[in-house]
Amino acid sequence: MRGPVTKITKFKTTLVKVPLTKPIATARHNVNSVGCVLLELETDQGLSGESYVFTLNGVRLKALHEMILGFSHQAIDRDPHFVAEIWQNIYNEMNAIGHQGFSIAALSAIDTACWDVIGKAAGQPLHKVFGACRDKVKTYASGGLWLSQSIEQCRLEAQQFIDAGFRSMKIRLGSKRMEDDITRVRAIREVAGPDIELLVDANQAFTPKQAIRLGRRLEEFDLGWFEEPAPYQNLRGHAQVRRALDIPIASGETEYTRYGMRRILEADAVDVLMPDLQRIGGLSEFRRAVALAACHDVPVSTHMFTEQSISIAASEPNCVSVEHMPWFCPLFNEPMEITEGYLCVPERPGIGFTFDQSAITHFKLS
Ligand code: SMN
Ligand code: MG
Repeated sequence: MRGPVTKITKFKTTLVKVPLTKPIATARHNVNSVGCVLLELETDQGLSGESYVFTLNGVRLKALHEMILGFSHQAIDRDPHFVAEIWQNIYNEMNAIGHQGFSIAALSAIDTACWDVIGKAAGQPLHKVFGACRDKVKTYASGGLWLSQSIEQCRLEAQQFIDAGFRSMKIRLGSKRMEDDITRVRAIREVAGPDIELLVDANQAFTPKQAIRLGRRLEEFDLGWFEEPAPYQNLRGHAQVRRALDIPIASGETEYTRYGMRRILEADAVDVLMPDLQRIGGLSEFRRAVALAACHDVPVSTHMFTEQSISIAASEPNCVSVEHMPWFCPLFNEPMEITEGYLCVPERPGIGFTFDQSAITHFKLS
């Protein structure tokens, strides 16, 4: 006998802009706010599945919004438990416009909101729906130590991260003078001491040869990984840097879907694969990407979307950590809890973080 069917009755989108506490820069980005399309899928059972996708500074947000609306017919009147069918139908429909960029971001938003409904309908957190492997996940502080900050500011911030419960943190590199990057890492290592993990992210600033030269100088600081040392498409370059250095190489945030991950893995380009929820294609495709990485014995660390990625790290043994990015915290009712370097995995149903409606009203774009 068929069980009761849940149907998506409303496809609600809201555009918001959340300012950063201070403008920041990496070797590739200048950011002072994030613009988000919030998606709420309401069902005839009175449940709401929530997700968001974003652009830095809110640029081209209307185009992203339009792309999401363009796929709404694939969700409305459908049962969100048929998320795999919805995913495939949307993926097939985007054939003519391409399986990257905003088209995949739209798919990610719809897929992730469907999973939130599935968890809420089951009364279970998503890591338990997927099959749990842990109840706390390793994290690292990523909302700081920017290239735009002075070394003195970085020293203070490193101490603040430690005081807040972090045991790992990421430093953005890519200074014009190589010595400045080395001084930055040395200063932060001095504050952190030997037991705190330090990661570095060059945001594609170097040629492979430059990255190797810098990496050799950084080896004495015992780094956890060197992220995007060179332009992300240069997989052979990444593999070259990886062979030349002892520091693990991380990349993946700028690529799309399981096919992008497959190219990276088959090129032996990384020690740590780093899919991004918005670019990978939602929680469904994220799980496939992590399984593919497991086939290559490659660990995964999730990029951005901290609240929405915890269920992946808590249900996939080779997903070893999540990036802690606080930019989107003001949108949620529930805070993230960090103790001794770990994020607590919420027991609340679905994703476990819900939109704060008064914050949405506050940040809403007209
Ligand atoms: C990053 C770059 C720009 C904005 C946010 C985050 C970075 C990361 O590459 O890995 O967090
Ligand atoms: Mg990065």
